[in-house]
Amino acid sequence: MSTTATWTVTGMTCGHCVTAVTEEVSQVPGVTAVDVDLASGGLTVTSDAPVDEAAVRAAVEEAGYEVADR
Ligand SMILES: [Cu+2]
Repeated sequence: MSTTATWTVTGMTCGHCVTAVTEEVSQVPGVTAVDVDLASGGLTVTSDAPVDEAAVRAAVEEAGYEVADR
């Protein structure tokens, strides 16, 4: 059974940013789908098991952006 978790990413300005975040977060272990909404900064991560938030944050930062505190 898959689970989803959402965060808000700051600093994205265009489709390239969306692609960069999607590619990095897709590499987090267990992640099966990533959806990024440029307008809202919404990041929705689907995974087989609850995903490691620290890994998601690290992936977003690796792409060059930040996860907003929630
Ligand atoms: Cu961009």
